Amino acid sequence: MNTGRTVETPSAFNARSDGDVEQLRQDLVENLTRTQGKFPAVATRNDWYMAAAHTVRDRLLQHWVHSSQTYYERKARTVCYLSAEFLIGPQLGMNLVRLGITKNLRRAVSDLGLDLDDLIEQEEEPGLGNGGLGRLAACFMESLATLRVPTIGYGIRYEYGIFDQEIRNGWQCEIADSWLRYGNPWEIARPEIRFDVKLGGHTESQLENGQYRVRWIPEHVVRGTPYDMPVLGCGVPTANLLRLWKAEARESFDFQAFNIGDYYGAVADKTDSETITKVLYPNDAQQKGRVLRLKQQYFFVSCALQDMIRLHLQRNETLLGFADKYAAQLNDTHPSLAIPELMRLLVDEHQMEWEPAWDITQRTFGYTNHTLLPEALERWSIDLIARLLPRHLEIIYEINSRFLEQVRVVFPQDEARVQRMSLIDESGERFVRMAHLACVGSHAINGVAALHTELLARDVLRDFHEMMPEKFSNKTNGVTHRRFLLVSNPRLAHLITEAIGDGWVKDLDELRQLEPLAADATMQEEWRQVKQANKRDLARHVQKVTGMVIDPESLFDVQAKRIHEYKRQHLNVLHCVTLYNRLKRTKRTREITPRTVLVAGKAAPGYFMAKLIIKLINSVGEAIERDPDTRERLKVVFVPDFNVQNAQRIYPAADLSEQISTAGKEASGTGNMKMALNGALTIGTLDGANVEIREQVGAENFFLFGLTAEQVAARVREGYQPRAIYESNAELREALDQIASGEFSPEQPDLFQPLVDSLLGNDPFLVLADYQAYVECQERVGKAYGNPGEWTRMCILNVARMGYFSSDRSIRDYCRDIWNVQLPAG
Ligand code: 26W
Repeated sequence: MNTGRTVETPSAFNARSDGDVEQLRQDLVENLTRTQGKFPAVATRNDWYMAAAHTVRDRLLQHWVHSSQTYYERKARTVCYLSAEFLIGPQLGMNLVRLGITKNLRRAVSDLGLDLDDLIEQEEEPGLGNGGLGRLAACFMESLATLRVPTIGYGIRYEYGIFDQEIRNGWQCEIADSWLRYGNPWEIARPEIRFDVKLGGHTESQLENGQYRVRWIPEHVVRGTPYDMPVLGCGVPTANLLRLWKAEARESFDFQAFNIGDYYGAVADKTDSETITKVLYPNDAQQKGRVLRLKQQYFFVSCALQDMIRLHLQRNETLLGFADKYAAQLNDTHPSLAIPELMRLLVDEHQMEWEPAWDITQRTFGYTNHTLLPEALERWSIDLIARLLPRHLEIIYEINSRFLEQVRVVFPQDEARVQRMSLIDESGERFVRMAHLACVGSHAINGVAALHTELLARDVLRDFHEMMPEKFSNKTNGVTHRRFLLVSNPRLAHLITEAIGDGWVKDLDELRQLEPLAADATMQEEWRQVKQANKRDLARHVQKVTGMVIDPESLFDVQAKRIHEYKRQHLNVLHCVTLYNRLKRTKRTREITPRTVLVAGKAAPGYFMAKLIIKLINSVGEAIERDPDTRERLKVVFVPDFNVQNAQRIYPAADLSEQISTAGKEASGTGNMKMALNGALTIGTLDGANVEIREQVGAENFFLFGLTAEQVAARVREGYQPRAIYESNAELREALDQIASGEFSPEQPDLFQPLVDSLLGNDPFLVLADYQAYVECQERVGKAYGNPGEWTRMCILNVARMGYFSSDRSIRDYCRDIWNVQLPAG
């Protein structure tokens, strides 16, 4: 995206001397030789990218070493963020801003006849996450570094991240994401640090000096090696650590096997072990109870905790002070095996008594829940845990029996509650309820938006809220505006800084100063210019990757997020078909605002309905494009391969942000925040953080529609009849009949029958119930867009009031209420 505009590093960030152009140019050529063994004449774009990355990395390392020394000497209380996913996105652009050397490197690179934006585009982003949860972890790491909170992010270094998405004949195709094929310039391998992780086997208990001690005799032992990525704060001299673990065999080559000619045997252990961190599970809200996934979860939490104990003892602290030195956050239940693992390490490996060990464990951990969907709440079969983690099962049983004793004390004669709260689901095949384990083993439990936390306390974790209300709090999500505004939308960032200074980069609440300018004609005109330029850039990208020509003058209506029925991309398609039919009925043409509907998002490979929805979006888009009556005023385009890099292309160009999930289903959403921050207006339901966005920006600046979470629950309770809505709504019926009859799939008329059957069957996400309200709300949007003055005023007010949704604010809340970490002044 050649904006030709350099991200101006705010004055707060004093550019460093080693950032001068001459020095940078020399280092670039030197690194080309040193890292790529190339000279300019024969260097490829990737060679220059690597040279640039190493030139920047070298400067990062200085700050990193300096701050880890400071933290070490200060014996600082450290936040440990345990997450199976970190969707960190491309690094070069962000690191340049963090160091304040973007402008100088751009000059140095152009002196060498190259374009910095081309090099930035060259980067293969580390797709180490699926969506919201993984990206939130990355935004949090960025804010923690900028707020100078000593932090270690612990995760998995997947060799293959989230698949790359290609669309072939309208269908999603998954391409393996070999992001490491050129190497990763932003990481440092730490082979000198390695931990053994036991798997399988059995336990033996024996008397050791009067005490019963349990020994775990594993079947397998794999080795964990960390790879470190520095996370530099913006405009601050400190850097934090993202430590991602790779699984390897203890012996990478078995000579005995080799000598007897068993060549496969010789490397069997190696391949088996490495398989653990081979690939990210691409499921976004559906548990697939695979043993490899369980191995992945246990592997990284065991490495993380062994590393935390090593660092703690290295600072000659006693383990009794462990919870005073560490605040560990569980990013959903995926790392919740950390609870029995810490107990195992303290009791079995460090001979601590159960009670002090349990007290340390509970005081160390906090648990964040990110979903209410039953199919996404993790539960592992007792058999699987018994087979893979026999010692942990014993510890889980012990935790459970002590906990249920407390339940019986607080709620005597209520065995039904005991059953409901047990860590073990005894019905049918027995399971461990990981959310229950996380709740019992943590001192804090939080949801990620006000409505979500309310529903958690009222439904999914009701019993736990009744027993331990003090543990519960809400922590509304946030996003880092330094990536999703300053770096990805330099035109708007520049315009804002021109108007109110650059204090907003450090403190997003300063955007409020834009309010008085909302109706200012000059500001409005410049504001529209910025949006138009961003839309032209996106139109170029869309044409390049889809061949579709879209009109930047039209309303860019964007829905970008993982494909899932609760997010209701199919409701969006029903509106597109309705618009298509209205355009066909020529008499209404003038009323319909030219609109470009852009949908982007990956579907979990095993999620049939989600993949069918992608096909439907492409088929409807092709039909509209084929039709001269409609193609001038309406485009429906599926933008492939939605990832952080493409999100940074799409958000700055959005006019309308689609946040249309069934109320009560989207825990928070974060794309909603990023698009509003980039000047898009939101059409949405009262779900997740939409509720708080509407409160902040003002109801008059938000296009609301649909049933509330209460009303949804009531409709379902009273027996929801979607077919009745179909029969009573002509436009809806027409659209559904067209889809069912193969109008958009002449090659296979019944292709979309399963989707229509589901909608006319039980319509689990109440698409038909919200259809009419949605269509009418979209009419209001079309009309509003037809009045640029009013529309732009609403956009500016939206941006001005988004300060609350910075991940800096979220992190301040966690530090204050859960991690008990004081933020350094200033
Ligand atoms: C076991 C498979 C699985 C994998 C991932 C289950 C659940 C998940 C995640 C929790 C799903 C996720 O990403 N949830 C999203 O988290 C965001 C950050 O809090 C929220 O903003 C989104 O609303 C929520 O869907």
